[in-house]
Amino acid sequence: MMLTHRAMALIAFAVLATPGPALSHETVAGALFIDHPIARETPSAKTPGGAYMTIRNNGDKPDRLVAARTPAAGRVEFHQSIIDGDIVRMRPLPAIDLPPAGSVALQPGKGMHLMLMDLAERLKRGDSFPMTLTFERGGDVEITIRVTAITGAAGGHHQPDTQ
Ligand SMILES: [Cu+2]
Repeated sequence: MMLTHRAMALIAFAVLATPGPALSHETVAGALFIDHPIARETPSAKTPGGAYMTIRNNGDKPDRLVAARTPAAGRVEFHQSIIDGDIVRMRPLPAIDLPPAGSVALQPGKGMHLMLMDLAERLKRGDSFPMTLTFERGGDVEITIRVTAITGAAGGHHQPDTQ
């Protein structure tokens, strides 16, 4: 496989930018680098789960995350959080765009995230589950999501905290 100098520089950067070993877990698939995929612990199976990660596109062409599936949930939606006064609203997105040589952070409480609907069972801290991400250009990528307790101002997942 031939790599351009630019691609090698980007890969070197991605490795250097990886956070410390304790929490770090990531998947590299072709031009795509999926870093630290986590999901929020849920109080029950009836609460939708939120999943978060950083997706880096090291390629020189745009890509898009067009679908996600997991045995842990009946379906996975892409959501955009919008702050509307004191309320965080969520708007479904058809896909998540990944610019060339760029990254997109799916984060609790702001911006975009994955929403796990119809959970098979409650998401418990310490558990992990597989997910298949389908990219328009990169194809299917298998990742492992860790369930963690995410606290703080990250609320707003269909059951917004009253402030
Ligand atoms: Cu959501």
